[in-house]
Amino acid sequence: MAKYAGRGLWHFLDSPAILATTSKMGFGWHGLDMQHGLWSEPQIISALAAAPKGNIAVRLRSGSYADIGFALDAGATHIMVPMVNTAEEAQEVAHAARYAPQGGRSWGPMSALFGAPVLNPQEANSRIHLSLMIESAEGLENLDAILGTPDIDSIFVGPVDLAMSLGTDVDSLFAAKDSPLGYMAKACHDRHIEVGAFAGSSVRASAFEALGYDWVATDTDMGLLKAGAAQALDG
Ligand code: 3PY
Ligand code: MG
Repeated sequence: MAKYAGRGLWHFLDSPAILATTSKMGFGWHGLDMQHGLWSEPQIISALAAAPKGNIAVRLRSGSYADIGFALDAGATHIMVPMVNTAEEAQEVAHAARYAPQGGRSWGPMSALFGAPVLNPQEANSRIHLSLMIESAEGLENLDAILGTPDIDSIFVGPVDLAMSLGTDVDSLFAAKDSPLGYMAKACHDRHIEVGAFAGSSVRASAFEALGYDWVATDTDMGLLKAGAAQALDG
C-alpha cells in the first residue's frame, strides 16, 4: 500500500492536459473527481494510462462493485469512496476492492493494455490504497466501528458535506471547542489509519495540518484558474 502524505491538487476538470501540466509542479498527489467533477470513464482511463504512477487518487461516484471495479481495472491504485456511513458499508467497499481470498473483486487487469504489469492477486491487493470518505453525521457517529473494518488504508474527511449534515458550516466546525475534525484525526491515528481531508484553500490546508491530518487536497484546478485569472486582471 502506498503511503499518502502532503498537499494534493483536486481536479474537477476532466483534463489530462491540466493533470500533465500540474503534475510537474510538485504536488504530493492529484485527486480526480468522478463524483462532482467532470471526469468520465474514458477520460479516467486516458489520464491513468498517461499519468506518472503512484500519486493519483480517483474519487468514485459510489462504493458499488461496478464503480470500484472500473477504477481499479483502469489502473487506479488509490480510490476514494464517498459517503461511507456505517461499518457494513465499509465492509462491502473493502470486499469489493480486493481479490479473493481477501475480498470479492472480479479479475480484470485492463491497465495491462497500457503497459502496466499484470500482478498476481495478492500483489494487486497490496498495492491498493483504499480511502473511505466520512462526511455525514451518521458516518461520524459510526467512525469507531468503521475504523475497525479490516483493509482500510485511509479516512478522507469531506468537511462540506459533514458540516451540512451537522447543520453548521466548515468555519464553525474548525472553531468548535471539541471540533469533530480534531476528534476524527485522533481516532484514525489511534487505530494507525492515515487521515486526509478536502481543504480547498491553503489556509484550510494549514488548519487541517495543525490538527494532524496526514494529507490534504489543498486547492482545486478551478480555484487555481480563477485565482490566476483574477490576479492577471488585477495586475
Ligand atoms: C466535501 O467536503 O464534502 C467533499 O466531498 C469534498 O470534495
Ligand atoms: Mg462530499
